[in-house]
Amino acid sequence: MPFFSKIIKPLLALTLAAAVLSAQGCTKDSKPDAKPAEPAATAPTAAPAQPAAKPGEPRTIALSVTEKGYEPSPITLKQGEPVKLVLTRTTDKTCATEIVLEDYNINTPLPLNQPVEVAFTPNKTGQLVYGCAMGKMVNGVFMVE
Ligand SMILES: [Cu+2]
Repeated sequence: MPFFSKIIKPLLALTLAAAVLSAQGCTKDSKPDAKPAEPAATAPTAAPAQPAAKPGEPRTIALSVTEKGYEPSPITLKQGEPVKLVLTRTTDKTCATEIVLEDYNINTPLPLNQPVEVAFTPNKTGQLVYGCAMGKMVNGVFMVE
């Protein structure tokens, strides 16, 4: 029916515009997160601004890259427990301008003074050495148990 589509199409456009506007509004005014932490499976009506939620929050670990290298180190991790590293390189006097962890396909640049998130889940126990791109001359250690 052409009559309906003439009305409905503009309505849809308005609705979409409103949704986009309100989504932007959400990111700006940092109102307290009222949402219950739900183990989001595939939520069909996920907010477009947010990446897919994970089942359970990963453990967040802050790491610095200083003149001494990656700090702190060693760090104990648990096999199967997702972790989110937040790495901040705070010096230019290092060649560790990235983090390399081949076993988990990680090779991530670390710009100066910018926190960079790297997520992975250790899937085997033992010592896990990460480091700079030059054969891990500068390195750090995860102990996975
Ligand atoms: Cu190096």
